[in-house]
Amino acid sequence: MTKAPALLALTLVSSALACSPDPADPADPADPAGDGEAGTGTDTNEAGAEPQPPSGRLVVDEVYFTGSPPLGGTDHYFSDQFIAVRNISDEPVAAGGLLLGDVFGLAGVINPGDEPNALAEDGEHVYMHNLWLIPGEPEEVVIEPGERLVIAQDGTNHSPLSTVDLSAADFETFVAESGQDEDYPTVANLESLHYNAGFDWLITVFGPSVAILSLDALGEGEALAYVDHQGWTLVQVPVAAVVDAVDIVKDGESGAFKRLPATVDQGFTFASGTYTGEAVVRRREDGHSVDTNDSSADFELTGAPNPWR
Ligand SMILES: [Ca+2]
Ligand SMILES: [Ca+2]
Repeated sequence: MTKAPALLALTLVSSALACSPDPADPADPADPAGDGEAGTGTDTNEAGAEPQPPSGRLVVDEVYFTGSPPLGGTDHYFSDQFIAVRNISDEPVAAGGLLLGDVFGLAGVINPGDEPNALAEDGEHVYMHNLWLIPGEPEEVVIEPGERLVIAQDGTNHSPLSTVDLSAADFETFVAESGQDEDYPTVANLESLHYNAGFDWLITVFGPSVAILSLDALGEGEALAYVDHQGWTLVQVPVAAVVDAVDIVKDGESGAFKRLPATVDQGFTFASGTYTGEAVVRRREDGHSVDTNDSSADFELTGAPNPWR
């Protein structure tokens, strides 16, 4: 069932922007320099080069989702999850207003009887389970050539529970309404546009599929829409809006559980298990990021997740 498709995008973005922090406010704790720069990996446009649109320039570069191996007296620790987006072009890219989220569906057979994701057969749309907005006008968040934008589940140093330090992340996902998520003051918050998760944005440790979206890339008559599916409300997104995406499933036998249509990602990637401290990271050849829209070829597994590589 589709509800108010034409109005959704505008409503979501305008309401989210209304509560955004001032991007150039010295009193904003996320921007102590008052220069509109949210953190490392982003910069204001002082060099004079015109920031470019994201399509064809930004890619998902690393997804650390598996959670940490037992460390520091705890196990099943996943608050150290992060997603890194890289500008693989030689021009600065305007990233304010971009959307990012996880695609609906199971990573594989988690419980007996789990079935593959039927929505992946729709080659014209992707179906987002949760959706976040990078706040600000496009030029207020600029990713310089070769640089990354790091998005943390929690923007803090996760030592001693994990080796991952996200205290210098560009953004974090803060779930105010849960009452159980911490708002780390030095890391700016993404704006929540559509939320189906729990006390924090846990992307499944079995393997999440992640997409970056730009509404500016939508064609004439194309818009986001809400759809109801298996008891969930999802955001249906035309594939034209997909800047980049990666399909991550449970294991090498779970290809039938792809969440993304082949029009977006022809393959899939995976880790060796949950709570392994593993991430998937985009391959580089001769110093260049590999992007063939086939995650089977474009990603490799690492046991050393690193927000700052
Ligand atoms: Ca959080
Ligand atoms: Ca924060």
